[in-house]
Amino acid sequence: MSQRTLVILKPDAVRRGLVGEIIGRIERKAGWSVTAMELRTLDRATLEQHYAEHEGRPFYEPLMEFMASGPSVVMLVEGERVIEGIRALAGPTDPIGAPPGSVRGDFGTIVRENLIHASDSEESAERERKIFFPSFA
Ligand code: RTP
Ligand code: MG
Repeated sequence: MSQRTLVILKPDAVRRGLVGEIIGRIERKAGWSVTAMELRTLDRATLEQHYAEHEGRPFYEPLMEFMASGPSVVMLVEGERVIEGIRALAGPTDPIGAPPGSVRGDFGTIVRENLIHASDSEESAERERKIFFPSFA
């Protein structure tokens, strides 16, 4: 089942020079491909839409500040079961509990600065695609 998902390599991944490493892991998965990609500093309005589900939570404001702190790489990735697949490749939200071999498990220590976002369902993928790549219908 081919799917499309929205991936963000967060500002910590860009600052630490891990973009090539993470994209390499995505590209090496059989049949997956990056179909749109841009280096972009995310503004407040975009982040409010993207993280609307977290508004009011204690981590919301620090998360917004972090996500606007420098350029991110935003991408659309297509391929077989890519929604579940990139969530697995990323690992669980808290990098300390994430298994070695996952992006967060290999490179992260801080919950907020966990390197990568990937859509968590088909509905989220479509919602997020409209926010970041409205012209890629
Ligand atoms: P994402 O949405 O970024 O793909 O990550 P996720 O589903 O694994 O995690 P989610 O619960 O949706 O949280 C979104 C992002 O907020 C930051 N966060 N900080 N307690 C905290 O300080 C905390 N909890 C979450 C992380 O950057 C997380 O990825
Ligand atoms: Mg999430």
